[in-house]
Amino acid sequence: MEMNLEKQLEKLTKAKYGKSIKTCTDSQLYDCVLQLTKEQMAGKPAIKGKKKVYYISMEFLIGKLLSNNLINLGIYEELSEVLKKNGKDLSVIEEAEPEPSLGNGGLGRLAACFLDSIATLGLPGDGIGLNYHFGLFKQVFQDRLQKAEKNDWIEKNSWLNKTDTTFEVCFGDKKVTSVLYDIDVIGYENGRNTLHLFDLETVDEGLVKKGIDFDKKKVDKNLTLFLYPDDSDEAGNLLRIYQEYFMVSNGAQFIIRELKEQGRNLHHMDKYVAIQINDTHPTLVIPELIRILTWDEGFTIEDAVKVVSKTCAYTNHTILAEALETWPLAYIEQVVPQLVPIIKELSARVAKKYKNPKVQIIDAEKRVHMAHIDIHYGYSVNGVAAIHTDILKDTELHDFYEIYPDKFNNKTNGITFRRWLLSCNRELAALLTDTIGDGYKKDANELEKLLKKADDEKVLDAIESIKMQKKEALAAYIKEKEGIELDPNSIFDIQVKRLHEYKRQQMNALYIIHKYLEIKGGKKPVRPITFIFGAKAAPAYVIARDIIHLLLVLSEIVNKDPDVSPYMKVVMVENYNVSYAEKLIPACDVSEQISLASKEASGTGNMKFMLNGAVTLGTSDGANVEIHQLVGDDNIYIFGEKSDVVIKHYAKADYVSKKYYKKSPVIKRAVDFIVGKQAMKVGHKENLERLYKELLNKDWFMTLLDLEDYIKVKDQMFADYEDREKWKRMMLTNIAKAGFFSSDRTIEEYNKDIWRLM
Ligand code: 26Q
Repeated sequence: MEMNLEKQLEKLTKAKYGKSIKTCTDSQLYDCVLQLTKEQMAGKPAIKGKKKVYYISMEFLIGKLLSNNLINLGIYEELSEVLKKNGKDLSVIEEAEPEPSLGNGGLGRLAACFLDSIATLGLPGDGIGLNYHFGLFKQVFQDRLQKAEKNDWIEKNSWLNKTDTTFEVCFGDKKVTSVLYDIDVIGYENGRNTLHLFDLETVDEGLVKKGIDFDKKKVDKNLTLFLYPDDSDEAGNLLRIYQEYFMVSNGAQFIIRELKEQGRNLHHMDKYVAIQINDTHPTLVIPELIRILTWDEGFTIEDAVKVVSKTCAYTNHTILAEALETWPLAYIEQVVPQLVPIIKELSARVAKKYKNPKVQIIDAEKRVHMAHIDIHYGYSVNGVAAIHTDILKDTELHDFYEIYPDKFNNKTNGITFRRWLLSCNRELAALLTDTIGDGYKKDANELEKLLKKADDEKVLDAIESIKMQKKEALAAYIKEKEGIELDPNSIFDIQVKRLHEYKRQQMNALYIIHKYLEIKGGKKPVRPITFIFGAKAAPAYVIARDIIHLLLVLSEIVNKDPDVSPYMKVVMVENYNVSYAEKLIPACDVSEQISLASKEASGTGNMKFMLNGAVTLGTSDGANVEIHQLVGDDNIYIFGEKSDVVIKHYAKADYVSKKYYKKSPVIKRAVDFIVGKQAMKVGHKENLERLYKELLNKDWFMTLLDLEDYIKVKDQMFADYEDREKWKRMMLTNIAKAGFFSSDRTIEEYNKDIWRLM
């Protein structure tokens, strides 16, 4: 018989702190609950099977794990009751958990959602990545500018379990030793898989001085200190190659060791293993596996290439040409000379077969195209939303598609409903269970049962009142964290995601300026609007930081203007991360998904918002297109030019932003405001002028192209918000149709089409 939870916990608090549950501090209790949860997780059976997938990724943006693990173990309610009985609150205790920010954004969060779904479906699948000591930098605002600080998350007790697995990894100039840390991954009411995070044995946190600066030369001490920010300027960084090779060499050694332990014949590796390569960052796993098989396992190069090509599959997450990884061969020569002959051989085989310069691995400038290695020497290439895969096939990777039409496939992204509904919106989950039963927890498509209640006033009102409750909770949190008072009766319009020009936060800013000037001119909105932003900019991405500056300037101007602030507020939250997202998303009315059509591969925030009853204001881009198809014209607000028009503008190089500026007085007035007296008084001349010039003379992501349509459709949306009956039905429809975006569905498709695990 198992001891009951209360006794177990009390035993832990006594042993660790000599205290009862009642007398422990919240952080002491967190520590004990952590241990209790880990023990329960360790007791779950490992998921086993003939074939296993290794999801290899430079990022696993797992976020806090306590709530999710408790939910998946099925003991959230019970533990919550135990704590309540003892005068404690689980949600308060959770605040003591540091957030592991081991990812930049979408790609890393997707990897974390996938691990949850793989285990939930009972599929054998492990993650392989790096144990960064400092996750993505912590963002602080100073003088209305972003400053980056180090972001540590590893405490004495954490989710990490140190193992005794170590490997040697050789670089051109040194040899290092790795240590493996494991994090258990528990499926929802299912067994256990593992996230394997490799660390450097000799890593030295003392190397980090002020901010995020550290000694770049001591690779044997700094290799796993930091996660690199997603930024094309960083792409030339040698240290990044060291990290990538360190990860894949450990991963390859680990996989081969597991195969040998199981007595498998490596010549049939593809029958036991699938390796999913998360964007190009882990691409070197391909030559590394070939190297190990030929050097250590007696394979001919022929055989090694053949079996590795049947084992590795590649996911593309971007169509931004500037973001595709290419490394000078000389860099690879310096960091991992042992891979150079293999890469040259792989390249020569391609060159012999195909003359087209666009499909070569090593180009005329002696740069290595990582994606090209993946496509030639992997068995599957997938995009992450229907429109994205189509663009890859038709344009970006067209020449490859002609060679390998059968390799290309689409896997529209998804999100885990455990975190993005059951955990972050327990109130909505409870209402759904009351209304349609709890089958939706295992089969997300059952959410469609909600459509039958589209005219049920009681259900509609309950959805509305939960939204209000979540808005109140967010307002209280923002008051405490940002010191800004929000009106929960206002419309909460939210754009949270990495800061990038293609995502067009600047277009939202121009709308805000437009609204501000309208209100100044006496045209007041029927209901106040709250504009909320959250975004980190890569520290080297100058224009992105300028856009953050503009948002902070606007926040200051608008919120402090007594004529305007009763009608609108602007908030830029500090250090947007997974934990903040879990508070923002349930409280959202209007979900801003306004990227330039063709540029956002999928987006996953769009799915999280929809699931929580927000209505999307978006372009025909990424997964917005599929959301649109699912909910229909009446339950979404779509604006802007379509991707084919945008792609033509790029092809012809005929977009001239000044034309739009000159033609429209509304656009001109909004853009000019950026360098007007008021903004200059609050902000910095340098940042504002640079941004202004960028918008007028370049505007690479065509902000002004869509601005007028954006204003028109957004105003219509705000007007429709006043038709409460209509709006509530839109909320309901969005929730009901979100089932498709469960990552359980995505993983089922990966398994059926790519991994074939069972
Ligand atoms: C590359 C080289 C050097 C340093 C950093 C990087 C780097 C790191 C992270 C490049 C890109 C990333 C992250 C990309 C990313 O998050 N892409 C997003 O992936 C999501 C999941 O598929 C999609 O939903 C988004 O549309 C896509 O932007």
